[in-house]
Amino acid sequence: NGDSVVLERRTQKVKPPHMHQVVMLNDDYTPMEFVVVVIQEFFNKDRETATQIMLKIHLDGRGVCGVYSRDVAATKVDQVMDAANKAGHPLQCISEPVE
Ligand code: NFA
Repeated sequence: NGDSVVLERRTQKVKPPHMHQVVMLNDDYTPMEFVVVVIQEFFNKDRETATQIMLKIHLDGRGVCGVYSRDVAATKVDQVMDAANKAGHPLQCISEPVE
């Protein structure tokens, strides 16, 4: 027919989440084995990968254990700090925006 039809296209803009990396810091006292187990348990890494990350932290002073949305990253930090405190180790873990 002669009626004009306007099709409006509304494009949905979904912002990508700001990702945060969970960074573990080296110290002189936390046992290597404890760090490996924590990385395996909370960051879902196999033993090989967890060991590589632990050694990187030991040698460089810090290392990224995983990258997540801000909320999930904060939860990971809490879980690690909780496990370290309960075990009496000074292990420190922080989260920071990527880039
Ligand atoms: N530097 C610790 C040690 O020699 C091991 C460690 C690795 C601690 C990574 C914290 C993080 N026992």
